[in-house]
Amino acid sequence: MNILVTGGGGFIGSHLVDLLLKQGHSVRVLDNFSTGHRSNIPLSNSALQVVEGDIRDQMTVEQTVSGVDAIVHLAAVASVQASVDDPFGTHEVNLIGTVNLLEAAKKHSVGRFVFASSAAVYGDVKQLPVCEDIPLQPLTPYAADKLSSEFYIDFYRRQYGLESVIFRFFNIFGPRQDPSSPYSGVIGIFMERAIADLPITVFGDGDQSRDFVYVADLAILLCRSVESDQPLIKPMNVGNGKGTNLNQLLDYLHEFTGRPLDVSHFEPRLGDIRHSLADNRRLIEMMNYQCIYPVVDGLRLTYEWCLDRSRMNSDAVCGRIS
Ligand code: NAD
Ligand code: UD2
Repeated sequence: MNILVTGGGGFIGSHLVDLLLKQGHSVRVLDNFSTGHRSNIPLSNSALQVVEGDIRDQMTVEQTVSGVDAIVHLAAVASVQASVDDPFGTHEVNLIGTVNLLEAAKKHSVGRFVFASSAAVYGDVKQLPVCEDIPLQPLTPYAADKLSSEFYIDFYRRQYGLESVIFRFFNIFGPRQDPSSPYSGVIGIFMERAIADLPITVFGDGDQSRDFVYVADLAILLCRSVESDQPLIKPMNVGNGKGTNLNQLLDYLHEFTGRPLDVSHFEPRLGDIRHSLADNRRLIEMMNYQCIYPVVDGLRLTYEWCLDRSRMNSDAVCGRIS
């Protein structure tokens, strides 16, 4: 198949690109590399075509969609905080960008449209695990744009017969996740700091928990959803169905590094959710898939990747000095 991956240079997108190429597909990436990196994708692979462009640009989107069988739409401003700071700017990417892609998909009769939605559409839910059918309560511009995108996708499905798949990702982690911002995923931040022997900040008592999913599981799911010819109409949670709290994460990290960690506790972040956990029964039923990477295995693989990267960085610095 000929598959377009928007945001293919990013954390999740680049893992999907690797897998799609491995499965023998031709892949086109549309990315403006605002947070993604060319170095994340195998540029020399002849089955990969990279279009550096913006999903806000209608003409670029239309030209890029021409000739593809399916679209996996991952490009977004993925930071919730960025959407709070700049609602208009992020809205243009996170909603208008989606509508641009849907219009182009309609025009070019694309077979399937797979979308990266988020657990953020649920808001702060007290009754866990969270099932897809509870009343939705998007609390931020990011969540509102994800939910609006879901509604637009549903409209194009009903009106024009566009086959669509909507996944609501919980907390995804793994290699290539950017740890550089304070709002980056907690696992990337903790690992980078533990390896560099820097202090680690825990907001609150560390008992808060998340449903962490290793990125390789997500790539398999996305790949299968593109290849499937089954109708997958209802949105699906992507979660392990198991919670891990921050103190457990720190215990694992302690075990990996073999040395004590420098951990300080601060006040909980304003609006922080205490526990988040997916009801993943629909995913298992509709995709016939249950995550194969236990969190601890994913953590170990991520730790090894972070360690390699830190060694490469320090070699580069030493090379420059000597
Ligand atoms: P990421 O920032 O690594 O990837 C996003 C990619 O989109 C980047 O390569 C970026 O350069 C590209 N991009 C951004 N704006 C663009 C634009 N205007 N035009 C073209 N390309 C643009 O983030 P990620 O974690 O890989 O997230 C991928 C998707 O998954 C996003 O839609 C995000 O909202 C969603 N998601 C992620 C998580 C998570 O835990 N990482 C959770 C829920 C949902
Ligand atoms: C995730 C998503 C966010 C949004 C939200 C919806 C990521 C990176 N963020 O936020 O985009 O979808 O879910 O509910 O996927 N923490 C620390 N120390 C740190 C960093 C974080 O203690 O240095 C805590 C943080 O306060 C929180 C937990 O770790 O309690 C997880 O934080 P996160 O930013 O990784 O993810 P989350 O679930 O808050």
